[in-house]
Amino acid sequence: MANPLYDALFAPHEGRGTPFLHLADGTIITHADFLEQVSQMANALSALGVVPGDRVAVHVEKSPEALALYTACVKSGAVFLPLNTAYTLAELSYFVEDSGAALFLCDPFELNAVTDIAKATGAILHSLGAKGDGTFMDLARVQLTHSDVAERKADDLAALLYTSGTTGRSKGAMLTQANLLSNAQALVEAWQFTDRDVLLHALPIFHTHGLFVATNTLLLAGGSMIFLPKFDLGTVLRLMPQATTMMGVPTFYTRLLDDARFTAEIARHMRLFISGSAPLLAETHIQFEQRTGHRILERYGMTETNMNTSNPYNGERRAGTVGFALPGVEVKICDPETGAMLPQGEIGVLEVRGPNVFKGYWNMPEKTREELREDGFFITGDLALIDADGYVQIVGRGKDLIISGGYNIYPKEIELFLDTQPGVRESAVIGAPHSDFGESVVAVLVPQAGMSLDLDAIKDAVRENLAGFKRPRVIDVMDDLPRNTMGKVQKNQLRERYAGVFQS
Ligand code: MCA
Ligand code: AMP
Repeated sequence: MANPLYDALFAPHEGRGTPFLHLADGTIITHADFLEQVSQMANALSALGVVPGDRVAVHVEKSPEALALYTACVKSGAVFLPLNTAYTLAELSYFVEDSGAALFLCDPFELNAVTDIAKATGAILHSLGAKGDGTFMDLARVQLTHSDVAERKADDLAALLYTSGTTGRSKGAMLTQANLLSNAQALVEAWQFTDRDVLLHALPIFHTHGLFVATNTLLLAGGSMIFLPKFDLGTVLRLMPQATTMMGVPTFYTRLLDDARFTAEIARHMRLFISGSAPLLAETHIQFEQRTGHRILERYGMTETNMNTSNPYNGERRAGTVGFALPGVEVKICDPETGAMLPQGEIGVLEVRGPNVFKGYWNMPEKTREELREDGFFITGDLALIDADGYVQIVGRGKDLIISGGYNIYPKEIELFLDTQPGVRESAVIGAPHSDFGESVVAVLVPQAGMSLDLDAIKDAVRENLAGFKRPRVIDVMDDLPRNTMGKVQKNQLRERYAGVFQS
């Protein structure tokens, strides 16, 4: 029976006593131990009636067990649907409902709170805790340590990852086995990963970066990971001398540089630092090289496409660029209006085609048609150019998007929420430069005529309904929003006005 992703990433490690995960307390989990737990979990999924193609929605803390659950889904043919741990209950219900998840796994502490969501959607509810606790783990522990590998075709779904949209409604990106496998293969080749690599893993595992880019690549190469619950500067500094590589968002790199303990000596054993998910400032690139002698390798990707381009492993890693198309991937720059390919050097919308490009949006055929062309090119919404040497530069975004510490925030979603607050006539949400997060959120509220706004009540409502990283750090009140003659809100004017609001 074939299951391309399991067969390539996991099956080769069955029974191997080689280290896979190094935990912060010194514990080592071998490939064999990990995969035995995976089998128990796969058997637990079957015991719960989960069949190939069923979605498994997962809102749990990062842990080896959470990673084993991803693997168990691959092995049993279920579609893994990871959810940001910062999501509030109000946000969670949409994903569980929209995906039609058969099983919803939450953290033990929120089991009672999410019961209504599970009931309303018909999902079976279980819990999985960061310490290997929870009802699902109780069930898994009594299962056999062998399980069958479900048959899957290359085009079958392996994961459903939700990405917010400019219309405010999140879209589920359908990622196939072939999408994930082809990208892992391209990255092992491009970044020269081998079984000698030890990756310092401090990213969350509910997004493409920490889950697929980091984990799948290391699994395919046969290396191991120092697997940390989150990016804690002290722990990262302590363990870096044992690693060979790190993947991070730009905030990881600026935080390291802000700490005098981060020296060339600590980074001596490293062969590669990779950055992505948000633009890395050229200044960070330069300072990093001055401090450590390493040139950070910047790459560019999206939830819908996995990784598209990368600076070269050998050759010049050019600051302010995201390098060249990965093996097997095509990129082109197109006119935003006509879709026609633009001459080299001109700025347009970046389009991408390749085995990495997703299958479409879950239950949204129209959205899929708008963004995924019939010839297979996906319209990223990122504005880019290709320079004379072929390096891709992301110069802006055609989509209204804020990236804060590597998390995408769609202003529309926050505006729609703010507009429902008592006394608010309308709102505008923008990103302003932030020294730690790259960008952070500013909201401008316009009161209804004659009303005054209760900002404390609005902040409380925001806290209850929106994940912490989406919360506006500044909320301001204006009589009117700046508009052009067509009546369109001039966000550029607002961005200029608030450009210094987070600069100390
Ligand atoms: C946490 N907080 C944030 C963020 N993270 N606020 C704004 N932006 C953020 N990114 C807030 C919390 O709500 C909380 O607020 C306070 O900061 C402390 O929370 P804590 O979790 O302790 O924060 P932290 O440890 O300092 O986290 C910052 C971080 C983290 C390490 C940068 O956000 C992170 O790991 N980011 C990586 C995101 C990522 O993996 N992106 C990849 C997406 P309060 O105190 O008010 O409650 S995949 C992708 O984009 C594509 C495919 C790609 O190309 O990779
Ligand atoms: P996501 O929706 O989380 O998949 O985020 C994808 C978006 O992150 C892309 O469309 C880009 O706007 C942005 N992005 C990812 N990597 C980079 C990078 N290296 N430089 C600039 N933007 C990036």
